[in-house]
Amino acid sequence: MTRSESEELFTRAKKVIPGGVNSPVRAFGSVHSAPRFIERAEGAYLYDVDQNRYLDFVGSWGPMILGHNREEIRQAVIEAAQKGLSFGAATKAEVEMAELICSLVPSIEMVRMVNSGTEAVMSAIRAARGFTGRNKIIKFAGCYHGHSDAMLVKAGSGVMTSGVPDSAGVPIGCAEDTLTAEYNDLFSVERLFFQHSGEIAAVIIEPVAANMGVVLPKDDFLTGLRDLCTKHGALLIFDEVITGFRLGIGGAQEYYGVTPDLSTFGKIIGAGMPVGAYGGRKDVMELISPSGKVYQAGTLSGNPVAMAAGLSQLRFLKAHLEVYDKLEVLGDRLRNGLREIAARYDAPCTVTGVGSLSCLFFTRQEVVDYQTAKTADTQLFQDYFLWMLERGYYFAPSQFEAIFLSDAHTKEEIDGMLHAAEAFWTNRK
Ligand code: KE4
Repeated sequence: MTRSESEELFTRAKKVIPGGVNSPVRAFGSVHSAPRFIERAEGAYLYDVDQNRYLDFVGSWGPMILGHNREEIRQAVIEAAQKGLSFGAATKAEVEMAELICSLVPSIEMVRMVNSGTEAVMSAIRAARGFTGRNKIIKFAGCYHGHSDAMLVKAGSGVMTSGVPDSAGVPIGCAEDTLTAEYNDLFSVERLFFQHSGEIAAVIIEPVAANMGVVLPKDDFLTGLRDLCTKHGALLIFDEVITGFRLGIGGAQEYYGVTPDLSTFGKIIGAGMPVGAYGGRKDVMELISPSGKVYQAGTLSGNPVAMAAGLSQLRFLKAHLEVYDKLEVLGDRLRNGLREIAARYDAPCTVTGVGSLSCLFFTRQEVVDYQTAKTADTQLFQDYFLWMLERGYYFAPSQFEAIFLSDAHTKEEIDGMLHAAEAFWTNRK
C-alpha cells in the first residue's frame, strides 16, 4: 500500500493542528504508525487519499451503524441543507427528534439535544447535581465519558477516595468530587456510598463498557447499581453514547432490562453529524433552563441538518428492527471466528462483545474490568493492527477501543477478515 499522500498531509497537519489530528486517538500514536487520511467512505468501506480501500471496523467510532453514505440519509441531509444550515430558532425537526427518542427509549420522558457526547454527559451531571443538591459523582475506572473536567479524573491514592485530575489543566477542585469505583464490583460502589453518605448525586456508567476495549456487565451488576442508587437517593446515569440504538432500538437499558434516571446519547442519533442528547425523568429534566434553574445552552443544539441525518437513521432502524438480528449474527460470527483461531494457535487472546460491539484483547485473562483489560499485550496488538491494516482491514488504532459492525458488513467480509487474522498467527509461528 502506498501512503505518500497521507504522509504528506500528516506532515502538514502537525504544523497547524495539535498532534496533527482533531481527536487524539486518530493520530495512531498507540500503534506507533501514521494515520491514513480518509477521502471518502461507502457502505462498509473507507478509501484513503492514496486510493487504498479498507473494510471499516470503526464506523466513525459508532455513528455509522447503517454503513457509510447511506442513500436515505444523504438525501435527507441534502434536502435539509437546501433550506438553510442553521436558524438559531426552534424547528419542527427538533420536536420530531425528541418525540422519536422518547417513543423508542421508555425511560426518556424529556430530552435535550446538544452537540457531542461530552456535552451530553457534562449536562446530565449538572442536572443530577441540580436535582439532588449533592456534588459527588461516582464513575468507573476504564469508562470514558468525554472530556469535561469532572470526567477527566482518576482514582486518588489508596487512602484518598476523592478523584485526582487525569489531565493537565483540570483543577483539583473539579476532580475531588469525582469518585472512582471498579467495573463489575458492586462492593466498590457500596463502599463509596458508605464513605460519602448523602453526598453522591449520581453514578454514571457505560452499561457496556467500550472504552477499555469492550467489557460486559456481569449478571446483576447493573440491577445492583440501580438498587444502590435508589436506596441512597442518587441518580443512575447510563452513558449510552455508544450503546444507545446500537444494542437494540432501546439501547443497553432495554437489552439488560435496567431503567436509569438519566441517559446520554450521541453518535448514532446524529448518523455522523455532530449530535448529542441527554434525557430521562421528567422531574429531573424540567429543571433544565429555561423551565428550571439548571443552565445549559448551545448555538447549534438541534441543528436542522444534523436532526435530518439523525431522524433518517433512527426512523430506518425503527422500521427495520431486523437489522439488530443481523448485527447479532455478524457479531457472533466475528467473535466465534476469532475465538476458534485463538484456540487453534494457542494465541494469548480473549474475545468479548455483544451484538455489533466486540473486542479482541491480547491477554489470556478473562477481562471484567480496567485492571484485567490492562493485562493486554499492547505490542502484540500493534503488530496485529498493522498486519491487518496492510491487508485492508481498518480497526481502531488502540487495544482499548471497540470493533464496530454495521448493516453494510457481510458474512463473506467477516470471513475474509478472519482469514487475514489467521494468517497473522501462521506467520508468527
Ligand atoms: P464525544 O464528545 O466524543 O462525541 O463523546 C464522548 C463520549 C462519551 N461517552 C462515551 C461512552 C464515549 O465512547 C464517548 C466518545 N467515544 C470515543 C471512542 N471511544 C470517541 C472517539 C474520539 O475520542 O475520537
